Order: sequence, then C-alpha cells, then structure tokens
Amino acid sequence: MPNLAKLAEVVDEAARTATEIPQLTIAHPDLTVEDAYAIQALSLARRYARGERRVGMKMGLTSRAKMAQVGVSEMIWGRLTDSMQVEEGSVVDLKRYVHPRVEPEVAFLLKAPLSGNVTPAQAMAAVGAVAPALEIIDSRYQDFKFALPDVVADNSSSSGFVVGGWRSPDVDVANLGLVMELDGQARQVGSTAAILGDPVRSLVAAARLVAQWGERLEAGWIVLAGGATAAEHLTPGASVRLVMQDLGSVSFQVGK
Ligand code: 0L1
Ligand code: MG
Repeated sequence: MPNLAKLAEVVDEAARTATEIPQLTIAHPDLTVEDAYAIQALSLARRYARGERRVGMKMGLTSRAKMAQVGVSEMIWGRLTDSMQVEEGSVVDLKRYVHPRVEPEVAFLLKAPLSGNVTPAQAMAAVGAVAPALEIIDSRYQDFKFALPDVVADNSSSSGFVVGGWRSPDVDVANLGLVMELDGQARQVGSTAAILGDPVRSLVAAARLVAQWGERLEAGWIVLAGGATAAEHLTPGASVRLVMQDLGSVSFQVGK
C-alpha cells in the first residue's frame, strides 16, 4: 500500500516549487483513482495549512478535445484555492509554473450550496452568475504525460484561473461561440457545447462528484466547467484573450 501522505507531499512540493516530477504510477503502478483523490485531498490540506483558502472546484476533461489531447478519457475534478486566482488583465509570472497551458472555460458563481444528484434546473437555481474564464493548467509531471491516477493526484493540473466579468445566470451558456486568441491571433475556435453538450451538465456532475467525497459545493464558490477546446502552451510575453458570445471577454498577459 503506497504511503498516500508521502505522495501528497511529493505532488504538493512539486506544485509549490514548480518542479517537474516523474509520474507517481511509475513507482506505484497499483495506485488507484481512489488513492489519487485521497492524495489530492491530503495535498490540498497542506496548502490550507500554509494559509490558502478553498474558493471552488474545477471540472477537467469534460470535452473530447481535451480528452484526446492528454490521452485520458474520464472526467476528473480538482480543488481551487485563492492563491490560484489571477486578476483579470494582470501579468502572470511563468516561474510559478512548470509547463503551463491555457484553455477556455465557463465559470459558475454559486449563490447557494449544491451537492449530490441534482437536475440541471436545480443546479442553475444555485447559480448567481456566469462568466467567461481562462484556466491555466500545469501538470507537474515530466513532459506533461500522465495516467489517470497521476493527474488526479496532481489536483487535476489545477494551477491558475482568470475570470471575466460576471453576468446574469439568465444567459443560456449551452452553445456560445468562442475564440481564444494569443497575441491577437485566433488559436482555438469553438463552442461551449463542447463541454458535455452544455456546461450546466458539468455543474451537475460537479455536485455529484464532490458528494462522493463527503463535500458540497458552497455558496460563493466558483466552479470551472472544463476546457471547451484543446489547450495552448503559454509562451513568454504572450497576450491571452478569450472572447465568448453573450458573455464578453477575459484576458491576461504572460510575463517575459
Ligand atoms: O480539463 C482540464 O482542466 C484537464 C486537467 C487535466 C489534464 C491536463 O492537464 O490537461
Ligand atoms: Mg480546465
């Protein structure tokens, strides 16, 4: 039986110091997905002990484009803390990351708790606002390669996120066109429909998945629904902007 607390320390230190590590499943081929979620929880406990605060949850691999890009075909989730949030329009320091990528997402801001089996209508009744968002993902594993238990243990590659202006939840997010630009050039074009056919389904799944771990999504939390397209590498000095139909835009700058 692997020492889960020790592995939590390994992934947490890798994230804290932006250092590449080998996949955990090389030394521990029997690591299960359940072990991996336990490692994730233990590694986040270390962050909370350092003063970070939980602010939400991210859903991962909720689109075919993302699954194909990383060769994993199951939805996963991770925990978001305040230290991962990047102010819209600000400059991010690449030294904080190992090999960061960016992807376009939809963010939900909850006004009421949500947990367990809920319908899309019940999920939306708990949503206070929606926004376009950019997620900065950063696998700590060498060459951005991993098996399912590796990525789950590594907090599902959570490392940063930028949220645009909040809009009324009356905006139907099911099928919004989007363009993600790097330095003013369209690099990914798609639709929010790529996220499980409708990002609200991702919120429904989020409520179900956290309940399996005895948690609930809390009022005030942000839920990222998952990447709508493949992710793009972040390069020094790049300007990143997402423009989403009916929701406006969100942007940030990469430091040189
Ligand atoms: O959709 C996601 O946010 C995926 C996270 C895990 C896989 C990756 O790092 O691309
Ligand atoms: Mg994502």
